[in-house]
Amino acid sequence: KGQKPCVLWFTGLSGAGKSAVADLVEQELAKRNRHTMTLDGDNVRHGLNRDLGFTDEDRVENIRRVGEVSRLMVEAGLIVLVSFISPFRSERRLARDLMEDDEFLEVFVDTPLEICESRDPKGLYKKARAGQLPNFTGIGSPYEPPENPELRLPAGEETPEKLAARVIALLEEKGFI
Ligand code: GGZ
Repeated sequence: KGQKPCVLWFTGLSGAGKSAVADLVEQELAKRNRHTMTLDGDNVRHGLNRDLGFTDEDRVENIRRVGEVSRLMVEAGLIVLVSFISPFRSERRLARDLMEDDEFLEVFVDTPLEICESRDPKGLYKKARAGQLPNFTGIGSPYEPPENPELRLPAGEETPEKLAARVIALLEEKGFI
């Protein structure tokens, strides 16, 4: 059985379900006694990256730092679950290039904008449509979908539980668990 560290890099729109799936994957890994760490807006943007906002430049720096921290955690032997919108292909590429070839698993949480917008748990899409969040991803700021993700999750169609099971299956298939 594999015990290799890796990064699961969840990318997708706000409200796509990245954190919901990542949380379930982390619970399953805990049951299997694997050490994990989740990096997301909640624990990074309020601390390490509190100086950064949502301009293109700040998003790139946000992801650069998250990539570097992920790398340190992979070196410490963890399975790292990263969930940020990470909208730009170039920045995801930079993060990938920080790891060994097989250690970076890009998971595209592919929920159509219409569905994210209809969920709108924090009312941010509504604000963005009203012009109050000028560079909101999907409205006033681009999201570049991954071209060759290790996994694409049809997150508008399946439950988070089913999607998490697919991620676990990928980890098994690749020998990480
Ligand atoms: C996108 C924004 C914005 C703008 C605030 N654009 O649904 P949420 O609330 O909890 O997740 C979103 C989160 C995105 O932060 P990330 O660090 O993941 O973004 S990036 O990878 O692009 O750096 C949303 C909230 O922050 N939020 N303003 N303008 N999301």
